[in-house]
Amino acid sequence: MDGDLVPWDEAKVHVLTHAFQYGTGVFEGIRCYPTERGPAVFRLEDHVRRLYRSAAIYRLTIPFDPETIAEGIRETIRANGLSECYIRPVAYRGYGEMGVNLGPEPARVTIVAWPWGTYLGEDSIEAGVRVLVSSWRRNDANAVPPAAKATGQYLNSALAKAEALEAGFDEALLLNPQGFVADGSGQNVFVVRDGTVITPPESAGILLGITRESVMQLARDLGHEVRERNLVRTDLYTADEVFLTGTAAEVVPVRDIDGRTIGDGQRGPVTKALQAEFFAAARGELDRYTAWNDPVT
Ligand code: PPE
Repeated sequence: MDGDLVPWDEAKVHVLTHAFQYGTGVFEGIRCYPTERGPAVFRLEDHVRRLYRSAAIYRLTIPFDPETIAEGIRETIRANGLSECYIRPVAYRGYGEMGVNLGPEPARVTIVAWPWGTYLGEDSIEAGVRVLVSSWRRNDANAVPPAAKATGQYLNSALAKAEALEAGFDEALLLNPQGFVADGSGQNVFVVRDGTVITPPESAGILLGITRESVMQLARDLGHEVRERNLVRTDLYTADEVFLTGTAAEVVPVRDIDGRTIGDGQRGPVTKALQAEFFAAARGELDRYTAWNDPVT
């Protein structure tokens, strides 16, 4: 917390913390995987860069340089003796001035690391998940910009996720205010059609996922055409394959959307190949992508 290692039970903030009252924090979700060279953080530099971009959107000054944040992340993993974990850095407006403003006070910064298993259930990676297109729309880019990974905007995701779970689904997809597919409550979405891999563009109001970007590169390297274009919900229903990507969720097949079976209801071959590439790259097993592995020791 703010540069010091603090025991788990003492990692506390005041109830008048600005970010608690108004949602004015920005964060990252990062994973560390075991590799031959020891634990390695997946695309650490890219996550740290996105944290600063999110901070800039909310006029939040992080009082450390990016390499200090990166080293703080490695240090938190080492101090906890973790080889495989999820890391949550948060930069937020702290205790001080109350009232709705984005003042000049520097951000408080906390980094937490803990083991976090399969996000969408143990069998989600192979069997896939059932998804509901939510009745809630993704927050508009000119209201609460989805390009920033800010704590407060997850109210929008939480409404959608809760609706999906309540209705017996595993996950929610949100359409943007124009009606095009944006992303999941915490994942980007891809469809596969005749071997082409398609995902919504940045202008659809998505978070530019680092897993998304990785999977786009892996797909190109496997010889697939990759396109960023707007999708409507029927593009989802009629796709050969649909899958979700995210740091927490990793790469997850979708077997059903709104009660329509996707493909034959089994994990599709393109999804399966991309999962294999992704997990191998994250574990440092593919020479071509070892620049993505940032060793902790
Ligand atoms: N869209 C949203 C809305 C999102 O929250 C995430 C990550 C992504 C796309 C994928 O981005 P990336 O992780 O860089 O590939 N969601 C994070 C938070 C999940 C949570 O429940 O907390 C995550 O996956 O870490």
